[in-house]
Amino acid sequence: MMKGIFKKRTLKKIAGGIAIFILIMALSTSALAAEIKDAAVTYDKSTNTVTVTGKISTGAGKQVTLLCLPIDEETGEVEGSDPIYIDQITTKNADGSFSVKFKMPDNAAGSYVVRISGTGVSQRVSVIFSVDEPSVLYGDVNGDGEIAAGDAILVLRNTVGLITFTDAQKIAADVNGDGEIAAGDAILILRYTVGLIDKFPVESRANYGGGN
Ligand SMILES: [Ca+2]
Ligand SMILES: [Ca+2]
Repeated sequence: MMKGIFKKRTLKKIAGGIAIFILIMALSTSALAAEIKDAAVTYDKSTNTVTVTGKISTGAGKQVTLLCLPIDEETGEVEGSDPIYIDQITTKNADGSFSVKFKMPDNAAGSYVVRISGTGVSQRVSVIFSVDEPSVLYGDVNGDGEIAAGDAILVLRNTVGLITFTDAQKIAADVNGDGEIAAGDAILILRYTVGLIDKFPVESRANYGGGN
């Protein structure tokens, strides 16, 4: 077939050699170039889980790398360099499809980017997704929907190292909003339970921020 074409075009032997060489180059380049296609990210609020799906055009047995990073809401730039999730998987399906699940931190809120790359991929794909602010009832450290003395006791137990808090509990416990969980937070919770205050400083702080 090939021979026939060359004959028809009456290419000289040497010219034919160059043409074949170029053809081989083109074939090997296209074999190497891989693309990430149909990339999608879904976030499940109830399980706080992210699922990343997509395809690598080169099929099965290829490495796909995933990196999830927070984005600064104001600048739109990637915030810091600590990834929330980083992984490398090998595609198993002939169509190169993959699906990766990972859990977000308990206090996840805002915008995030998932960067996807892989073997021979020259152009990585970025997918941005957002997570709503977790609904926190400040002072309700045990998460039963009530602010009670028991919550203050949990704070005290935490401050002396008897118990550790989840990320969500840390947010609920820091009622003065100073970034620390201390006896002062427990006292505020107690003051709230006896009606001495009807709001925590952390809530007022949020209001000031909004009103500027
Ligand atoms: Ca409670
Ligand atoms: Ca505090």
